[in-house]
Amino acid sequence: MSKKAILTAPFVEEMVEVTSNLYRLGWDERNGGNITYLLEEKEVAEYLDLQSIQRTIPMNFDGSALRGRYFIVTGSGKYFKNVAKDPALNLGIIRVAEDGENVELLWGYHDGGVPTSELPAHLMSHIARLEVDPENRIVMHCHATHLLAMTFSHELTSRAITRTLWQMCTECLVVFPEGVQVLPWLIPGSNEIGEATAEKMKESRLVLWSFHGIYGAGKNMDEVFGLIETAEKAAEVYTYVCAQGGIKQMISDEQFELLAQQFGVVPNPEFLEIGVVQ
Ligand code: 2HA
Ligand code: ZN
Repeated sequence: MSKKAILTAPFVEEMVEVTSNLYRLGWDERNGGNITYLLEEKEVAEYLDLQSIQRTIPMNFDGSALRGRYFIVTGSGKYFKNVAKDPALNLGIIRVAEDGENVELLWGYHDGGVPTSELPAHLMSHIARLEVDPENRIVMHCHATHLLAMTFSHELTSRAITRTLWQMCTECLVVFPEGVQVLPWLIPGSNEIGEATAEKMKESRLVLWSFHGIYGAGKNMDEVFGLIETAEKAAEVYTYVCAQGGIKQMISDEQFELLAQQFGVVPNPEFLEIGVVQ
């Protein structure tokens, strides 16, 4: 059976669109940011010969929980700015090998490149998210400016940062009722930051890396991009509020509870005590 042209695949088009948007928003300067998108074997098979392995690339962690799974992944050292003009250079489609220690490159990275240096954090996060949400498909990392800035100026706990973000835009509690989990500074690209991120991903689709950026996860590109842009917008509003002289009034916990009831969401009980409103 003849294969369709890979550049017309919806998942390639989505990667091109989202990397362009993230660049345009200023959240992925230079080679900042990375995305992994879990694909179905049958959707990849419409475009690529699954037996035709271009290269085998080692990973330094145990990915056996994902053996045989397919991902489209941004390339290590590649710039989001450039993805649209050359997807086959800046993106790759990989399959986790049977041994769980290597990935098999089926397409892309045509200059000899390799997947993002943050592959451990991404694949460990996929494993963690799939345990709590079998429909999870995307993990996205970027250097969202105002969220990153808040890790310098704000009390650095998951509870305090979540509550401030919720307070800055009414929609936030509805969009991410589980809150944002905050990690201390850790070495990027390491298995340690991967394990810590994945652990937090069991509790939340948003994990903030101190002095670095944000991780988002979810079922599709709109959900994950929407999560990050909503949290980032709240962080931007917080920045303006501070610049305008600070908070003088805000949404109360009682109002949050009414909001949660109205939209049928359950806020993280560690960040908002419910049962206040009768
Ligand atoms: O890939 O963003 O965290 C560049 C980064 C590393
Ligand atoms: Zn980064």
